[in-house]
Amino acid sequence: MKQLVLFLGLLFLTQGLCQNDNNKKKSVSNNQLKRLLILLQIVVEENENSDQSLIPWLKDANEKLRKIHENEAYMEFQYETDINDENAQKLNDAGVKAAEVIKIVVSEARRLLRDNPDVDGDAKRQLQRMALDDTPLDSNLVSQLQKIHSDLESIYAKAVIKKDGKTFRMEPELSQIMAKSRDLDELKWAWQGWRDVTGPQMKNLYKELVRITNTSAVENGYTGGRKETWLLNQFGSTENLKNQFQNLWRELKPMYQLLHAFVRKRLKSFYRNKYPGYIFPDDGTIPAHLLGNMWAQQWNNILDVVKPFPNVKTPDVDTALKHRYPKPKDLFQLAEDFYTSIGLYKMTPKFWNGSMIVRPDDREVQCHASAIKMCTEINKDYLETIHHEMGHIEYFMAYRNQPEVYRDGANCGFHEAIGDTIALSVMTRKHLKTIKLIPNKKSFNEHEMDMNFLMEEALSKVAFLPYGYLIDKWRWDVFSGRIKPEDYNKSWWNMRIHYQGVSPPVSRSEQDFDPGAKFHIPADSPYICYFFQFYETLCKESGHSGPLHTAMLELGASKPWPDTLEMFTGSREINAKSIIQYFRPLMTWLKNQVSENEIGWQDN
Ligand code: X8Z
Ligand code: ZN
Repeated sequence: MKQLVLFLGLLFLTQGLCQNDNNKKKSVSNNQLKRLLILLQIVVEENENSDQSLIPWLKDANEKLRKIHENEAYMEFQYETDINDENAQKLNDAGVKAAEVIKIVVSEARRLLRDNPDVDGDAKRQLQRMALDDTPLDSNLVSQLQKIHSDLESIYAKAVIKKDGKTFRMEPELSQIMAKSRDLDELKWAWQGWRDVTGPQMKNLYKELVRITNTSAVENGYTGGRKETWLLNQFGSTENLKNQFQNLWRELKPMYQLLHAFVRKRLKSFYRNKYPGYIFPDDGTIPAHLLGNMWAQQWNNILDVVKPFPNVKTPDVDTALKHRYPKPKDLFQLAEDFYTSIGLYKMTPKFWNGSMIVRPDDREVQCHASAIKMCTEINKDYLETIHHEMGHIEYFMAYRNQPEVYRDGANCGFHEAIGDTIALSVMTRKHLKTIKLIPNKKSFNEHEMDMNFLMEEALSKVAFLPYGYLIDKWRWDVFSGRIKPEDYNKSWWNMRIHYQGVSPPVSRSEQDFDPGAKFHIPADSPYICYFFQFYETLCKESGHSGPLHTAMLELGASKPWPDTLEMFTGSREINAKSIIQYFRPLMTWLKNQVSENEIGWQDN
């Protein structure tokens, strides 16, 4: 009965799902109906399959885990928003305390799985998720590992370059230079300087981190070491996953290569013009400091150089933002308005009062954005990041009623993709007009404007793809021992060249540890999660994703992720179709701008 009500309710709500400009309602499509049926099936199965006898134990274990996770998350927030030895120690203590509880829950869960071979359904899934753990068994080792983590984070957070009595931090000074400067010396200085003050200090700590995490994984019974537990943690299986990613990348590569060829051509002529005699690499790679970003991961900041139609003016959203939304908090409110307009949650008073929105000037903090802390500046990049981060919070809120083991994304890619999918709708020209960030008038050159707009999107999304793939590809090889510590930097650059086609502007050696210049390496935070992007929303244009998506978010990690994906997109596999379709008009245009022999680069 409950299911029927839910089903009818959803069907009813869905009727009003996609409203176009004229407020005409579209009927429910077959595709939507199919997805609703999948949801219905999931709900029915859940109730039929539960093994009642284990329920009290699971309830208790979930509650224990919830408490320690909450405490750890709180201590982590305290540390990251006030980096000092005392807070590091508190975080360390919380980690050790948590490990003691986890150890008991994990071994009990493993025993229950062994003793109850017939258990299935939801109870089995919960037990399996609890049993999946690679925390060191020895509390000294837990503490040692925790110390390595906080030391690495602290090196990254505190890193600055000093010059002529001035201090340059990553946010905002260095990221601004990388984005705005077109001065080769200055770009090289910032690029190299940042790597000098991060990686080398981290290299030995990182080696230890790899050693300890691998040892603990094996100790916990995972013969594949840390790599195995990482993949299991993020995707619930290791099966075929690496092949899936590889196939995905293979599908996406032609699009990237086309963009790469065009961007290289424009950059080359731009810098040759500006600096007669400047030698551009002749192997086809692009120097990594010319792409508008410290890591060459997103290239939207060099739109001015690579715009398809340079004479068509791009509306200055940054300036409009500064006028209309002068305070960082205004940007968060703008994002919240959008989320609530599509039926998602308002932020809580705790969010508004407790989170860190700007960089405080009386203490050291970790500025790399997370759901509840950012060093916001008023510009379009941060507006996107705010939507990204708020997407995490919306997901947290949606699955809050799940048992602790399920309070997570269907897989980590879902968590990363939610906010970006929303931002995709927010950043359309149509919506930017609605919120008065660009002038609301029809121009005579809509096609050129569209093409320029699509280029900006491609510079941020398509350019990102190989980067999103290679970071963890490098780490999988590091954890598996295929890459030895003495080859860390060399192998890193092999991959950067191979996948991204970017090369270092100054020569590198094993004294350097360039992976450490990227936040997620010292933070030991998975990266393949960002490789996922959802390009299918129910009503992409207006962003009205509706109750079906809310229902999907509420599931959290309670179902195998292909089930959840099917509900969301209609397909059980991650595929490249929609992103390719989204960028097709631009790719068609690009094909006429570069010839076959201008595509690609020399690999090592
Ligand atoms: O790290 C992030 C978010 C926090 S989850 C700000 N992102 C990746 C990065 O900055 O490298 C979002 C885009 C990719
Ligand atoms: Zn994120």
